[in-house]
Amino acid sequence: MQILNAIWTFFATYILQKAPYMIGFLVLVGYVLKKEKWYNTLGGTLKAIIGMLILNVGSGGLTSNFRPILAGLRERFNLTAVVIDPYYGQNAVTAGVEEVFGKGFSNVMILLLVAFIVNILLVRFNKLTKCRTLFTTGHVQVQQASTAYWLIMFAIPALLTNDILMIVCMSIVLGAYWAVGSNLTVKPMQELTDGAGFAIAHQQMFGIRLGYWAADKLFGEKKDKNGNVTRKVKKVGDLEMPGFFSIFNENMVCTAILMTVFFGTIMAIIGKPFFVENGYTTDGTNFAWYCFDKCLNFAVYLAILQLGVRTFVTELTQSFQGIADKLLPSSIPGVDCAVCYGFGDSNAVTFGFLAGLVGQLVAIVTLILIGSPTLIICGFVPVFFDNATIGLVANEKGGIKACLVIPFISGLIQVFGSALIAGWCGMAAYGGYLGMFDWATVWPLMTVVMKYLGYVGLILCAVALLAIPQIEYRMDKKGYFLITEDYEAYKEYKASK
Ligand code: ASC
Repeated sequence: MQILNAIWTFFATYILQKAPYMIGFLVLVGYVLKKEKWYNTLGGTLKAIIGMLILNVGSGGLTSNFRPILAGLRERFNLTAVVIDPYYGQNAVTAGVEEVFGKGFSNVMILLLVAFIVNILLVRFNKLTKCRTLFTTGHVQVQQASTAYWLIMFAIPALLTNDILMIVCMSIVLGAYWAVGSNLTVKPMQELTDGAGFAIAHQQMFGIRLGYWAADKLFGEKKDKNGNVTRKVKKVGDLEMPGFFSIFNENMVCTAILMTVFFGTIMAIIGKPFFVENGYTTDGTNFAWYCFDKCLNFAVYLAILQLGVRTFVTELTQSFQGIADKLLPSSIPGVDCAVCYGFGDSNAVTFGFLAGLVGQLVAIVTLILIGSPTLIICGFVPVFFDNATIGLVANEKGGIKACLVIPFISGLIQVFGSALIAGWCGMAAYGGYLGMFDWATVWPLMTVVMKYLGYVGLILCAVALLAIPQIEYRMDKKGYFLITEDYEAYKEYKASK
């Protein structure tokens, strides 16, 4: 008994609560189930752990790089500046959750695990639940579990008195969101990738489906009764691009330019004295160069972070086959949104991103003009990864116009939605909010419902989520599972209709 207890304590302390080792553990289980050779299992597990550790270096660097700027904004303008970015959001939870709710961060890892089990069960019984996808994007799960932890404690304070009930309630909503959200992306992704066999498990899953739907409805191809095309779709790939545009395809260059323009301006406004007085730089240093260097470092940390993502995502998707074959039939893994950037028109990624950036900037200026108490600062992750993904999907269905208009609207929504929820729930005071599309729309909405209806609201949210795959299934009973099991057969079936 004592030994078991010691093992559990060790597991909980060093694996369950430490995301890198948790991901490594999942990969290990997957490879063992797959009966992978021992050295591939060892190699894959190590790569997964190291990938996550690299990612932590990147996100830690981003945070510390940004800290002086945030402090400067606060001091100079008395602004509550909230960076909308998953890493800043997670940081805000770590920094504030104890102070605000008197609850530790360690619950987040337990929530993650239980919600993941809920997701597994929903997929395991997919004949009944119609959920076909398992959320495997570990770092995103940590960020989302953190934010959900805060939002639900804020919405239903009664839960604070009972930890077990609290984790169970939270896990049902979060696990259902993971299963249902990633399931929503199956159709857009199978169409985009011509049946590559993955869905998206990220932070804009409702955004992807909404963008897909709106692009088709508003800009998609139309035919008259005789089958003649009455509205043609011109895609980004059909355009001739000016040569200079290609530099924006390079993530690193793009970040460096963006950050220099955006944060360079902010740092110039804060002014040199602040940075000197607080010991961030010296009087003798050229200030413009100091700003430039700081801004370039954003690109450095982001590159580190993405290296980490790439390192472990591959291992996770591959080892997942072991889990899918043995334990979860008819399912596909939900993966990082960046995985789909290898498909469709590559410039659609850049177009979507720039349109989303314009949307965010318009929204931020609006917040300043109306004197909003919460100011939003764009973080790179939402502005890029949300809008690039949504743009890519929109372009596929509705062409260039869709690829510009829909991410633009998404940019507006990200800022306004995040300003409202972060200010309301108190995370704004800690400088960050997750800020990705679903977390500026679906989650604030669920928070409102839970805040006003309590436990009833929580049940309502879970039921509403779980109803979504049922509706999709009923709209196309024959094609629904065929699309993940045999895409070629699915296409034939669609053509025959
Ligand atoms: C996120 C997040 C990242 C990026 C990455 C995109 O939400 O936390 O590190 O997006 O997953 O590839």
